[in-house]
Amino acid sequence: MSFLKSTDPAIYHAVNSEYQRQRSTINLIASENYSSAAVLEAQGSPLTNKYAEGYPGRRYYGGCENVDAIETIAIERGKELFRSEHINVQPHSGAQANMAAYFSLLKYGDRVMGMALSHGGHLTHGAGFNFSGKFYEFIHYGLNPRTERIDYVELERMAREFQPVLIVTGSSAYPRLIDFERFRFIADSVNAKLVVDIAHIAGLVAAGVHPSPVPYADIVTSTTHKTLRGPRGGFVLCRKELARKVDSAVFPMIQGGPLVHVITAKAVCFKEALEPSFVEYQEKVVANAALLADELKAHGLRIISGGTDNHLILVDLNETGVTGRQAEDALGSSGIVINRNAVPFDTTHPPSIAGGIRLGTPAITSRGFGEGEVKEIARLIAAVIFNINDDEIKQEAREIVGQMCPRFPVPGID
Ligand code: DSN
Repeated sequence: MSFLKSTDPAIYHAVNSEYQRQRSTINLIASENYSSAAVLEAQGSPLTNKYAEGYPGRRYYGGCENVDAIETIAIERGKELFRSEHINVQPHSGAQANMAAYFSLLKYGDRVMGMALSHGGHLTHGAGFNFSGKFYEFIHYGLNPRTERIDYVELERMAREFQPVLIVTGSSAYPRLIDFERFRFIADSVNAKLVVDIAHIAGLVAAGVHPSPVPYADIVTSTTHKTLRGPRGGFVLCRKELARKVDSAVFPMIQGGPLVHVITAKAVCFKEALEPSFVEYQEKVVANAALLADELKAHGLRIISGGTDNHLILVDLNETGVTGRQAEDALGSSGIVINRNAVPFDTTHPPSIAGGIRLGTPAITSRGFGEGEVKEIARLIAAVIFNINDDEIKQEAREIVGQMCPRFPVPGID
């Protein structure tokens, strides 16, 4: 940051404040993480200067020899990490990876089944205000109201009734394992294709801590910056037969020049994820999430589906009289950063207010938080929520957070 300080003090100041914010707060946003110094260095490298439309060995610009080497390494590492026959590492984001998957498999107006946003799905799984909901006829499946887990029986019944061309699964707020084999079985029973979006659980899948969809799905899409702990970006996995379709959907159908500095950082991220220590990290992410769910329950909060199998927890605040928005603000004032989230079957709160909060352990686990810290965090969360208007409790929590944070350096920053 020595250059910014002299050339652009306004931006230097804001970036420096963000370093301080990341150091001094506890980050429980389930989709965030801290990428390593090597990932940040790769992403901040002069590769950002390069145009490289096309693919390795088939570019539309000169001077791509180093980009070709980098993208080829990213591809080989990605295939090894996810045991996939093909990977496209160019999508700028998870949304674009999903768009590429749909463009590879669907015609405009085709019928698709995806998980409802309010049950943990994603905007790109057919929300009416997203391209997916506008281009395709989406029908939404969801959770069983009793178990709050995916209702596979109802899913199968709906698939038979609606005969979709494609079924999409994967989520941004579902705390349980997803049975990809069963999804494949249901898709096959109606001759549908299967797309699995592992944006949230990619790190868990890479580490073998969550079953992989690769053997079952036609196409798997993901981001690289959540549990996978890489740069902000996306990728698509598929079998060889679909490789050409997927590649031409990403470029030239959706995107132009790839972000080669980000692809460089994806290559570094994949290398880190192939290390044995990454498996240990993901095991700790899941253990911390399970403990956090148990502790929150012990403090009287209701957890959707009664717990978690992955990195995230969905807390239903309806019984507390506190909205998701109030909880997000109050915890934010206490130094605990979370996001409000819709809870399944809640018809009383609009998404901007929300009836719950989503918590995740990827970032705190990257910082080295363990059992003691997770128990303390659960205690603070419950104290703030059950005393939502008590500023002294928020202040006490802020002080405890302030004492805890300096003991845990932020990877990539400290
Ligand atoms: N915004 C992401 C999340 O927080 O889960 C999903 O795209």
